[in-house]
Amino acid sequence: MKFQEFLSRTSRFVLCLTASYALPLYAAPQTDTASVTRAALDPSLVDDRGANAHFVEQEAENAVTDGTIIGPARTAYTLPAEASGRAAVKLLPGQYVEFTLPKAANAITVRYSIPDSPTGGGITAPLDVSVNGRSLVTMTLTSQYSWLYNQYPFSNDPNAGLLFPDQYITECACVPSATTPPPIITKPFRPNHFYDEQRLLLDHRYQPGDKIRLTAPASSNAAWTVIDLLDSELVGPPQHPDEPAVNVQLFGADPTGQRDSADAFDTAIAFAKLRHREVYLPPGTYQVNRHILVDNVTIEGAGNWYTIVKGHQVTLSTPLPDGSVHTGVGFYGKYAADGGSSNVHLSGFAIEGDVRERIDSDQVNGIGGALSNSTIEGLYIHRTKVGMWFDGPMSNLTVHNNIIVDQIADGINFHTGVTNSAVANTFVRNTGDDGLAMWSDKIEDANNTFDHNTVQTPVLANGIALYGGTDNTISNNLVADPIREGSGLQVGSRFGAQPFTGSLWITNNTTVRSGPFELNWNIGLGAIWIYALEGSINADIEVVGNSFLDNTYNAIMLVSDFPVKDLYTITNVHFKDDRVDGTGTSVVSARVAGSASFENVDARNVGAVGVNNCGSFHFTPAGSEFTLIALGSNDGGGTTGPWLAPWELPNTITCDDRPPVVPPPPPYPWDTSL
Ligand SMILES: [Ca+2]
Repeated sequence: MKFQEFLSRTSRFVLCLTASYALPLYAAPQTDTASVTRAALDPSLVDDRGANAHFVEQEAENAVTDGTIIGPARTAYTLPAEASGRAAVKLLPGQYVEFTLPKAANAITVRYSIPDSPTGGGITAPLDVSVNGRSLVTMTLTSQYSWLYNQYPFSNDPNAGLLFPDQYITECACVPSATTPPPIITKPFRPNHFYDEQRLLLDHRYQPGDKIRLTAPASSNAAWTVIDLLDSELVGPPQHPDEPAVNVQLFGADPTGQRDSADAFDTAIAFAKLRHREVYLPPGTYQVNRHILVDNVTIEGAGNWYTIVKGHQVTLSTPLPDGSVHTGVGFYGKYAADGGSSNVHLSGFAIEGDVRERIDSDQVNGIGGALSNSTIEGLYIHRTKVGMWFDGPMSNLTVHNNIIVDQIADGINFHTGVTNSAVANTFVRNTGDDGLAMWSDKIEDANNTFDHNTVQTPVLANGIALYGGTDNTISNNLVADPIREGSGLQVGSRFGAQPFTGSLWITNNTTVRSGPFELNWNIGLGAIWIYALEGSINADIEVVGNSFLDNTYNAIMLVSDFPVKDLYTITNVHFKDDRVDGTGTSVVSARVAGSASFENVDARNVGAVGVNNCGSFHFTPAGSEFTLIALGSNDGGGTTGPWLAPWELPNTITCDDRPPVVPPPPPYPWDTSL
């Protein structure tokens, strides 16, 4: 729902089509030593930012291989762009990539891509795993959950014609059905969502220095196998509840996954509530093909590597009152209209969904409904539509220590009146929409915090997005590799959201390889993107202590949309103690009327003029309609001199839609003496 409007929107900022954009090679040298990164960066560059995950990440492009490194490149709809670090390794049948374990491990996660079937729907293909030259197991990779095409909300058919020929598309800068002769559309049109990941418990604990080799067998049916990265970790033994608990197996739940266990879950939950005990899900795979309704109950698994709740997507004979035409595995609180749920505590299990298409009216999310006074901890949520989509009003929810990967839409969304709630230490990768979002639809989200989370490679939209709200905080997060129609951090008056009021704190976050190319506008975004589309933004916005690293275009963008440029302004935004290391173009791009203040915002390796100031495009002798308030100690710059030079102040017009892009060097430690 959210992007339909955006995709159909044309921008008159843009006068012409430009070629796609790729960065030149900055690949790390191949090495046979352990090479641990976080979001493809040296971990020292992101110290104390992001989720403190149990695993260590190693990029395939830094490992030993006889395959071919693809990328780095950032052009949407390409395999490198959606890879972590914008690079991966492509294996032909018979080729391998080998990782040297940096720490003891008994479990791995492989992020990969294999081709789709010619008519869509995916294939499966083998991947041999060996350790120290000894063959261990053959994984079965799949592309059934990857490969989407075409216009929003996408298709699984690579051969489909335009889903909406009456909508503007940037590829022809035209409305195809209103264009004579009609433009020729390349098929498959807009392929995306290429990657998937799988976890594997190894047969025993391996030591640092042991070599994990992933080989595409010579006989593989997949023409190629792309490996993006390997995560490895030491998984502890299965967990048992601290107190006597109600075991779902005693109520008929089948840990082999053969029989449907949904009714057994319901019976166990009812019994546990009667006895005031918690529900225990012992190790096993439980088949659940619908929602499990939860209210005033604690459900604990043995750990998300051991307890897996897995379901098929089910087509409903008649739509549900909530609009769903499908259902699937998920744990749902009661909807707010039905009173909502409270005192729900979910921990220590995986939810494996079966969602392969985007239908916005479907409730096929891992967690849903309204959950007040509740906690969600230690879940692994995979292949659902949205990992956790909350529909408030609701209050006092804590979400922490979770992993949410391979989603069709958002990772987590606080939708409609979610208050006094938090998402912390949660790892999100490969979402098909915003990684983490607060959407103040109809009712404000207020007093919430997203803290110490990692969000990587949202293939559409933003790493972290706020649409309206009051007194919310985005802090200590690590956001990497947004690809299209979004950026690292977005503050937007969009999607019918309530206005921003009170204060918004954006503190101590790190973004990397953000500020991508905006396909519809044909200009570069900023790593933080403040967007006044449906109303002015004048709440107190404090952007303090952030690091914006290796920005593809700008670090900071404040923008309206051309049709509303004389209606809405952005004011009261305060940047302080921020660091900008590397911009393809400017530090600040201002395309709106209003103002912002800057204090101790330091920059280096800036690719274009420090401030690209267009204001609201009237270009009068009075200067730009956007004013920069310099409060001192804004240092550093690039080839064009200091980024915030006196001549740019307070509102010199420097408007340039498409300055040449100067790819910056990789980020490196900041000289604190600057
Ligand atoms: Ca990679």
